[in-house]
Amino acid sequence: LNQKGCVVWITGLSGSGKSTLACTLSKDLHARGKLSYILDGDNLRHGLNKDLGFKVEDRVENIRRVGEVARLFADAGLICIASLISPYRRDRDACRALLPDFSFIEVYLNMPLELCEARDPKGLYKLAREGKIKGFTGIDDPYEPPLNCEIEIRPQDGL
Ligand code: GGZ
Repeated sequence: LNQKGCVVWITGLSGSGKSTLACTLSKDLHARGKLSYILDGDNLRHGLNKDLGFKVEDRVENIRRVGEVARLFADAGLICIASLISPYRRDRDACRALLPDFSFIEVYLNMPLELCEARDPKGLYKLAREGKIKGFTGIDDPYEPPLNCEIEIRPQDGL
């Protein structure tokens, strides 16, 4: 395998387009002969992380586990694309600290809440507004944007 492993960590609100970006990136890498693997927060919550909910300590553990798994994939030489809300800065920084310098690429999908909420692909924002989901990121739960990410994508960038 003629490639060096790394982690591309995509963070942003629900509905900001993380999974879509992960998929596009993975296909693009494949077309260039690069091996990648996607770790998607929503998917992993059906398996590895099915014991976790959305309380602070659960989100912290969710990010910690995915960070460790991402490190393993990178060690194996793959480009690991992690797409999770990962709302807390210190948790993302802890994942970064697991990897060698320049091997953790943090991508911030900086989509305004209004845009994510207008898309609402799964109707979760509506439920959160109605109080039927408590502690929904961006509504009544925090999101801390990165201060020093490698890549920031805004809506006008055409995603
Ligand atoms: C945020 C929630 C919540 C709450 C369910 N807050 O857009 P989705 O639906 O498909 O992706 C979201 C997913 C978030 O999982 P993560 O593992 O990425 O979150 S974190 O990094 O914060 O641990 C959303 C759905 O789960 N979802 N309840 N309360 N998102």
